[in-house]
Amino acid sequence: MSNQHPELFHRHKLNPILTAADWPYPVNSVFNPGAALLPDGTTLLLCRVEDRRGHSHLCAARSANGVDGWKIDAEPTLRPDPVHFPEELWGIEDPRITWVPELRKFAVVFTTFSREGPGVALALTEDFHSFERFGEIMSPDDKDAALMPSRLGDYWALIHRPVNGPEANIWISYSSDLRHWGSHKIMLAARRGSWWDANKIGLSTPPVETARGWLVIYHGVKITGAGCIYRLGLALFDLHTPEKCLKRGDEWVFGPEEPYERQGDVDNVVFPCGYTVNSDGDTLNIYYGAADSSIALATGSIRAMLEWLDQRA
Ligand code: BMA
Repeated sequence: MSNQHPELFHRHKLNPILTAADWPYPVNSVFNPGAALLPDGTTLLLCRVEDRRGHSHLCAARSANGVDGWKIDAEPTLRPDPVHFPEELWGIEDPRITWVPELRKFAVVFTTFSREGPGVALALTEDFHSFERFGEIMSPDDKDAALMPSRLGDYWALIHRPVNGPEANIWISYSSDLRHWGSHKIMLAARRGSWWDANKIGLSTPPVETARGWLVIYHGVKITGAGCIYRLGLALFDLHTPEKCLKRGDEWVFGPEEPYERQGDVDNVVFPCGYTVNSDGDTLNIYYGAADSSIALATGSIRAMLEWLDQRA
């Protein structure tokens, strides 16, 4: 491995794999998808779709190989419902999906958007056709949240990103019933100054369980004179006490380089919300929004990411 710039994420040659032009109804943009592997091996992406008012909803796309041949729901799969959930007035965004074996359901955690700002909502589903909505579980300003797949002791754990003035750090909170959350703890803090992950960070995909701990891909937002740059970094957390950070890389591992990542509705953004793991147990397929305009795929090896953390953190 070169000391210079080891490539941990490999872009798919068919990128971007999904764009607004693929949609069965008129939309502005498709990006920031959550991902799940269904029991029959189908890859499901729950895509954030921005309509031509600027409001987002979620729409499922299914593919046998996770790369092409997508079958996209003819209508929005999960729409904002501001009558019952006023926090969804201006849309729902950026879903993270976790398979929860105890419930035999997928937990979809997404961002709500309204006058109050962004918040975090939860819905459970078995099939991505019908959803049991729990409503808002974290009040504004909060986003970039995912449920951990199983209880730690008696408690469910939610990773999320509240905003505190100029700071936005990654937190973890606990609940016995998925509705009432407490024992809030900081999990990873943004750095300061000129760092790539200064001031504002957030969880990207749900954490990846490994024998060595929870591998977390997170985004950092660097504010420059020309705008923000969204890049990705790696950290490892204790399996039993996930607020305990074991390793954190100093350098970003993936950032906007290709034209579809550099230019779009929001320039210079790579923003993954989901992954699937291949049957080898090692290859991650990371689905990410590119420049808030399209959906792209990068693959990486869990083992290589852990080795990188061993060498660099
Ligand atoms: C973040 C999120 C993402 C978006 C990104 C870049 O704050 O809201 O949905 O992709 O900004 O615009």
